[in-house]
Amino acid sequence: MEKLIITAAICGAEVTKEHNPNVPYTVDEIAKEAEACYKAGASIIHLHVREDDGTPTQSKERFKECIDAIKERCADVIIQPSTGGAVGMSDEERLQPIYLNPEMATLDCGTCNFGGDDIFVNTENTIKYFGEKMIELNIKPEVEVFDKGMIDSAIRLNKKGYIKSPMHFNFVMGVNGGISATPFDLTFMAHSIPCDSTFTVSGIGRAEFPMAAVSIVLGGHVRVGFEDNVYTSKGKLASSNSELVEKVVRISKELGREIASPKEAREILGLKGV
Ligand code: KMH
Ligand code: ZN
Repeated sequence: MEKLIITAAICGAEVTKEHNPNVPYTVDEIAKEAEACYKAGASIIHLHVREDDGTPTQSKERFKECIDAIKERCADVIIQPSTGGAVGMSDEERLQPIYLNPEMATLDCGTCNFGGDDIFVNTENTIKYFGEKMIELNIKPEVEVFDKGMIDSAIRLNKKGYIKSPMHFNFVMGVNGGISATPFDLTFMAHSIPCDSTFTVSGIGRAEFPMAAVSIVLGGHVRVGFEDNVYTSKGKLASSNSELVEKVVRISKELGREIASPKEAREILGLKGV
């Protein structure tokens, strides 16, 4: 089986220091968390950025500051900016980090209820526009799907030329409004993607580690981090994102699967390697 690619989603756009005081906001906090995750075994940092007070932003300048600070600490880690941003942001705002020429970026492939009145909007035209931009800039999309129908949309857009093959998916499982996080659902998702695709799994909240374990066994990859979950175990807040990465490393090694370095992750995903 291929080595395991671990992605660390270190701060997201919605989680706050009220949820866990260790959620990073400042450039320095973000860079330190990224480095600790890299040292623990993460080869990809899924990156959102914040103002110093925690307000989510898609500012190209702020992304550049954070990416530079991360690269100073761990030059070879793969940085994957979010183009999802935060609920309610415009398409142009969300696209800002792709103009920094990253190797990867997320491409959200459908609209999803996010609880309460929040809707994460991704119309077909938005997805096509983002997909075309990523092809133009030679950025590998991580196709984010919150439900099975979004896989089908991605496959349709792949056939029409808006997303290149082989596709790399992230199954986000357990969001209110998206697919639930059970082994059955994950197996169903994994069997619904084209044969040449790869996938990672983001289990939300208490589903983080159970979904990680199933993905490790299925040959998929794993994403963990405060964006998805702030606990290392029931009721115990994580002291750092790296604790979550360390736990996945332990589970994976126990199950006989080695951890991919950034170089190996680039080979598995076919990245341009900037
Ligand atoms: N914060 C969510 C609205 C992504 O990074 O592409 C969107 C999100 C997905 O986190
Ligand atoms: Zn994200």
